[in-house]
Amino acid sequence: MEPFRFYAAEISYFSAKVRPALRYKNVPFAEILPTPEVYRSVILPRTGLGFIPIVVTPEGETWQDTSDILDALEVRFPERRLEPSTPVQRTAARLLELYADEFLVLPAMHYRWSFPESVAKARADFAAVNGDPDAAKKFADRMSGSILALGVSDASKPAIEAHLRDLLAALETHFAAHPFLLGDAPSIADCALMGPLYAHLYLDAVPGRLLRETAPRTCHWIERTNHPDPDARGGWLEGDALPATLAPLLGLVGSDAAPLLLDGIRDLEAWIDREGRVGETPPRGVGLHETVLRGARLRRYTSPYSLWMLQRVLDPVASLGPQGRSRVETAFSGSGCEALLAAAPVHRMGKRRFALVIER
Ligand SMILES: N[C@@H](CCC(=O)N[C@@H](CS)C(=O)NCC(=O)O)C(=O)O
Repeated sequence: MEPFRFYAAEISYFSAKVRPALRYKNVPFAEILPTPEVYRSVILPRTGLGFIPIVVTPEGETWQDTSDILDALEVRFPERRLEPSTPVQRTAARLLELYADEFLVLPAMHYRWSFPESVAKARADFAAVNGDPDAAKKFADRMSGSILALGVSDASKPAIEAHLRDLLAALETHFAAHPFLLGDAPSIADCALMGPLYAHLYLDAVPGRLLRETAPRTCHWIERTNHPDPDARGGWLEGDALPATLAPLLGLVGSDAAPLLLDGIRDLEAWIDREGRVGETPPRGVGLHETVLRGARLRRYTSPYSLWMLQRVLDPVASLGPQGRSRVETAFSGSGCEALLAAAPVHRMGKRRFALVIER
């Protein structure tokens, strides 16, 4: 069989989310470096976007956006499932995917671009992957310049660092009891957390030391998730249960990520009310909004994509019957995630090919 083509890089956040899924599901694939020539001849013409990773199937179909890629993999390779189909575990997995994709970019980008030692390594890594030092430098300049718009500033750095310390402590406790987030097998939650935790925090110079010195069990989870055992037969906890040790992690999602993400959604909804047109593709950022993390004020760009990610959490919950919904409510009550689950956006994002479009 022709291999699937995975256009990706080791130090790329979103590539690190998909790679463990390809390996776990035993997908025959070749990983191809995103050189300028590959952007020009494959990525841009196929997607119209400058994002990695993308997957090209043996039939020549293009998959883009890691959430859509994981969905497509689940359909094409249903054997070793990564997406729970039961209400509570599915909601936990989707909440953690939202948290990993949309919130953990704060510590991931801060630890890569705020410390000279990390910056030097990341710039060298970019050049090694890209092959064209000038193009790599331009890309690194753009990435390092983007952290202010994400909300990484002198005022917010202590809060971002405190969040990461608490996250690592929660993960250390959890991984002492269970090998993966939902039990004995990985899920999309493990894949999503690999983005920030492996591609940035484990590989970058300064946080790499922090992880190795303070979070050995998390380091082993990273290695284990990246190198799935083909003989492992374990599953998630029985009866749609969540491990008790997941509670502190969900608590961090609820206390720190939920308010920040919801402030962004509120600002986006106000922008769509004012300026959005159904059927149109919004800009990647539609202005700036204020939010708060552990008492620190952050100014961040408002991202239409965040609404599309939030819908991935809310849609499956909305399709549940009353029993399923009440199980979800019970499971997340007291976690602080209730506010995310109760969100009822007026507007809606869809996609046309790979571009976001305002659907409502
Ligand atoms: N939502 C997209 C995000 C992909 C993404 O942001 N990829 C990064 C690399 S990890 C990228 O290509 N960034 C280029 C840019 O921001 O212009 C996904 O899940 O695939």
